[in-house]
Amino acid sequence: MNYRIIDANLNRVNEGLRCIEEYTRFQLNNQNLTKKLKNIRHEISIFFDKNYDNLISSRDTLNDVGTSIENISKKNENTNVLRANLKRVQEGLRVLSEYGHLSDKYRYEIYIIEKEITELISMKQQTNIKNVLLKDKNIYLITSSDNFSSQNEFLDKVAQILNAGVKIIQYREKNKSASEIIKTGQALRQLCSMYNALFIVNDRVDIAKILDSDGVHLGQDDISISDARKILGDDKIIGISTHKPDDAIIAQQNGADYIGVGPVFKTPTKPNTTPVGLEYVKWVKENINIPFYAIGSIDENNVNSVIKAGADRIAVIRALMNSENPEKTVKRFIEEIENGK
Ligand code: TZP
Ligand code: MG
Repeated sequence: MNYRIIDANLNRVNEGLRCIEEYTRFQLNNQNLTKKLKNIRHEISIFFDKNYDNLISSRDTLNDVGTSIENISKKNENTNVLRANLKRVQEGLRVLSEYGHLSDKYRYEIYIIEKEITELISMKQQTNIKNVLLKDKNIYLITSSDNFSSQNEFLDKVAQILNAGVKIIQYREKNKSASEIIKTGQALRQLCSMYNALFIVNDRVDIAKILDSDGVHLGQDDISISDARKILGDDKIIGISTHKPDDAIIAQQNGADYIGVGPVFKTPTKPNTTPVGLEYVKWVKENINIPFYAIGSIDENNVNSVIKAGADRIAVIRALMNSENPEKTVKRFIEEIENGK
């Protein structure tokens, strides 16, 4: 056995694994991957432990013709450091298997870990993009056409609300045919584009796809977040209604971009549901990292209590759809949210 080859590559692998571990630990906060990497490092050390004395005595770093040509590239970004170290570990493991009879299983494990890390990075990037998209979109209008005698009257009210500064709307329609929903949806989509507002479709992933909306809002009994992602893709916003801590935890784990939290107060819009109260808002604020919208009978009079409980985003139907003066209502909501910061 050429101990110099083994020594150099064992060091290369150990150091590389350490660099990858630091990334999964501090950049990705991923305990599972960090543990796996640590185990690999330990198992390899144990495998070569019997040769430890020979390895050290063979070491002759000063006369190693390779040290001067070792690539010290400009690894500015952390992900570049990560990639370089994944490569170096894979190469080192190959050498250790060829010259030192180390099992190939470690190299294969690293290939799998590399894929997992890459997927996690991409998920994090998507989350960041969504957070930017949702930033400052604190007042969420959910539409209802219930009290409007014509489509034009309805669209006119939504336009007033957008004009007042609302930057995210959800098209919610429970009583119309698919073709009617699509027709009105197209008009709303256009309105939202004019006002540079996000356009989200309630419940119907198929219609979200057809209208090329910015996203979909799901209920607990609708199709799952991952199925919706299969249809809409990673770059669309997916929100989900939650009513208790478990719903919120699962939504976050499943990659929801935001959650609805409610109904906070009893609401005639959902007459058969029990209000979750301000306690749940408080719990979400303290335990959940993704953006959340408090919902359920929120109006100008009670919004303060919701904000005090920890919400900095609200979603409303009646408070805006039935408002005589949406500009005034939106202004009041904005003031309350700003004061709560
Ligand atoms: N989900 C929970 S409460 C609610 C929905 C859709 C209705 C909210 O309507 P309003 O008029 O703001 O009480
Ligand atoms: Mg629903």
